[in-house]
Amino acid sequence: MVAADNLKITSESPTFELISYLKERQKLCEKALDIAVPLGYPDKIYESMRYSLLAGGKRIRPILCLATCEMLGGSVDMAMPTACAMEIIHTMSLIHDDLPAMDNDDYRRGKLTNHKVYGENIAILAGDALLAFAFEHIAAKTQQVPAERVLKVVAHLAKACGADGLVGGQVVDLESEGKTDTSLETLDYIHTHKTGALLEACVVCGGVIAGASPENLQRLSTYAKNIGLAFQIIDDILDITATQEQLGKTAGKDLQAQKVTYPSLWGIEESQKQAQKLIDAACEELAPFGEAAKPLIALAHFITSRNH
Ligand code: GRG
Repeated sequence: MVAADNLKITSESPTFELISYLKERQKLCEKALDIAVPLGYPDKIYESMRYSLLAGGKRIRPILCLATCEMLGGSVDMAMPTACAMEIIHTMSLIHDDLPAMDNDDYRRGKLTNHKVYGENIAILAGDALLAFAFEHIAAKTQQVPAERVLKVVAHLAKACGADGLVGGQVVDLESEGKTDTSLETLDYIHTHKTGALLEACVVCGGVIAGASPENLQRLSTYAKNIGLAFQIIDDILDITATQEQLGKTAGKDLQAQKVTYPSLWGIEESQKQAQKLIDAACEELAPFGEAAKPLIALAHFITSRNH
């Protein structure tokens, strides 16, 4: 598992123990995911789904969802099915992203990619099954949350997945491969959709479950959009500066695919500054929540200081 002890990070908020918090939350999420998707028949599809789902990863998306729900007075139990669904959808997007028809990658989370182990046909179906299951899990397992909030979560998450979210971002990303004249506007579109939309859904849905007001949901959305873009800028930098061992996937892919990235437009140092600016702006949105916002503020800083 890519775990919290591999961080070169100290949180900006000295009284908040981010590393132990992450470890504890990763453990909770691992357990909930393991229970949510047990083995079953046909064996091969369940094995393939679990292979990628339980392959480690930082679990940043479910952790953000749980932290937001708690910040607004909700509980971990109320948000856990939605938090799991976020990680399940993230995992299915990684499986499909790695396929030969997309990014064509052999390694993910330090292991062979799903299609390398199970074949392309099963990898596609595992992604499909995980996507469907994520929504089933929210609808069937959420407890102690009014039904209208659950409906809002389902609608928000479905939009984040589709043509106006991850799918749209992926399409524009594929179209821009090999083009050296991709504009900053197009790059922002790709990343606010491909990476940002799911991170935004994690935070906003955590708030919806807790019954956040429209004004607070707007603040959460702005926080999440800023950290989403910062997350991608750092991802682009790591693609250049980190090793395959640190990343758990092939390094240098963007250069190889001749993709325009933030560091290719701005350079590494300026990209780091821009990411930091976005994180600062994100944290400002949380000022009205006071002490309760400490986990989300520490998680935002974690995004810029991570090395994998
Ligand atoms: C959701 C219906 C549906 C389709 C998916 C393939 C596709 C359409 C979209 C691609 C989305 C994608 C792979 C975006 C990249 C996001 C990203 C920065 C991944 C790395 O996230 P980390 O660093 O990884 O959180 P870990 O392994 O730690 O979870």
